[in-house]
Amino acid sequence: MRVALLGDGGVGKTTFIRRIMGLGESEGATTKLEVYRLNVDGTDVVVYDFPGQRELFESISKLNFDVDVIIMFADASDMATFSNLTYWYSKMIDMGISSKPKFLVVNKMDIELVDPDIIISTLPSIMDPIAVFKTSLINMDQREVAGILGEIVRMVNRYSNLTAKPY
Ligand SMILES: Nc1nc2c(ncn2[C@@H]2O[C@H](COP(=O)(O)OP(=O)(O)O)[C@@H](O)[C@H]2O)c(=O)[nH]1
Ligand SMILES: [Mg+2]
Repeated sequence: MRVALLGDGGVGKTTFIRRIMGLGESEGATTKLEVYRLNVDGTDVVVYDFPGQRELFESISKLNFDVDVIIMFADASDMATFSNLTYWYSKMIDMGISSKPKFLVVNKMDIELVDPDIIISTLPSIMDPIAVFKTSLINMDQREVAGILGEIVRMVNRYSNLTAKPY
């Protein structure tokens, strides 16, 4: 299962995957596509950690690769990271992956300034995530963060078992 992490720079994408992998804090912004491989309850998972900076993302998104599930990220302390999800959705369309199952992680709940539920309700319904996870990744341990990815993998496995294959 190939998983893409998408969202603005600084929302916590790299923290999410590095915490799961038991790696230390990331050193600064992600400047290139970083790929992590792990096994989640028997499912081989490849996680693509994309740069959040648009110029860097644009060149990488022209590469031809497919993903099975998208985890969108927003920062509860920064309203713009929610409205920019429509930019990330437009990139999913460009990459041909906009119809894949989508999840939303609303991170930095420890410094929450905005009520995430109200903002989420204003997003275009076409972007509706299957589930929303409210997190404070810096205050969560490896097991807790891995539990979120585990839930996502289980939900997607169940979903793909229910969906007819296109041939
Ligand atoms: N306050 C707070 N800071 C966080 C949280 N999660 C990550 N950060 C910090 O936000 C910064 C950006 O995180 P990073 O994972 O690099 O974001 P990315 O650009 O989306 O990959 C880092 O300094 C993290 O330590 C959180 O839950 N709360
Ligand atoms: Mg990063």
